[in-house]
Amino acid sequence: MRKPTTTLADNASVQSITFFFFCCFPLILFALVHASPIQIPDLTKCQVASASWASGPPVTLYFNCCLPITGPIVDFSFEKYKPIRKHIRRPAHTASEEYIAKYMKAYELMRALPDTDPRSLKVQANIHCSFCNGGYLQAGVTGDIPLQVHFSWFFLPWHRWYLYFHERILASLIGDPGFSLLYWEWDDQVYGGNQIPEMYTRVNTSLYDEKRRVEVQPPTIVPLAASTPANLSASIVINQNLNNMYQSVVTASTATLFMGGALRAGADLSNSTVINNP
Ligand SMILES: [Cu+2]
Repeated sequence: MRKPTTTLADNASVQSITFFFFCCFPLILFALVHASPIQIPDLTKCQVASASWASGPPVTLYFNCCLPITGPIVDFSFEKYKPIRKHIRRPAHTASEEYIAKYMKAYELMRALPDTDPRSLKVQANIHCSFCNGGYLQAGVTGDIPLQVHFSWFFLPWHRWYLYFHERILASLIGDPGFSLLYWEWDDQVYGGNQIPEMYTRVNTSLYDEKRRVEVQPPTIVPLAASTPANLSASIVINQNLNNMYQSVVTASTATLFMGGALRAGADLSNSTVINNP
């Protein structure tokens, strides 16, 4: 067998890589870690958003979910948007019929608003679409880098803000300042929280959507991880769900592991268990 020979060019490559590793790489890492804070996007510039799905045949869908700009953009302040009152948010599967009727009425009124109304369900959905699927680009950076509100610490505060106003709109539509959103208590794997809440399965109501996946309709136990194979027995799905929650909450031992890393100007995605693995 012929003995490999080392050439002058090989030596130069090794030296270059060594130089890069010890000199440039730490500088690049430093620059990434200490890059400028993320900027707010220019809301007057919106592009077609897109979404891809890894499971099934590769497909990319394009959405025009640009938001209507109906007036001057007002910065959020706790002074201007004081909490109306203390809210008690309950698991959806424990809601009373009386509360479900109120909930349906609130969404009925929201759905009845014209699509041009910033409070409409259409615009509420488009807010999520445009900030999740690349409708807006990061301001003040080189290149077309979308502002992505998932996969970083931005995930939790952004969605908190989103639901805060969603709840206020519903409350104002039915004239009930105490109206509170219900939540899906999927971490309850024992007393009925592990199914899609029944109130969302009632056909011809404002909470029903025929596009929801039929294979996870009640009484099927909803697998929390997308990687869970179909057709497993209920007890195995429950076991896997409990395992997934343990991995996400208990083994994510730092705030960064749980919530994701900082989102800096020019950066795209980082990772966290709260987003990838409920
Ligand atoms: Cu989201």
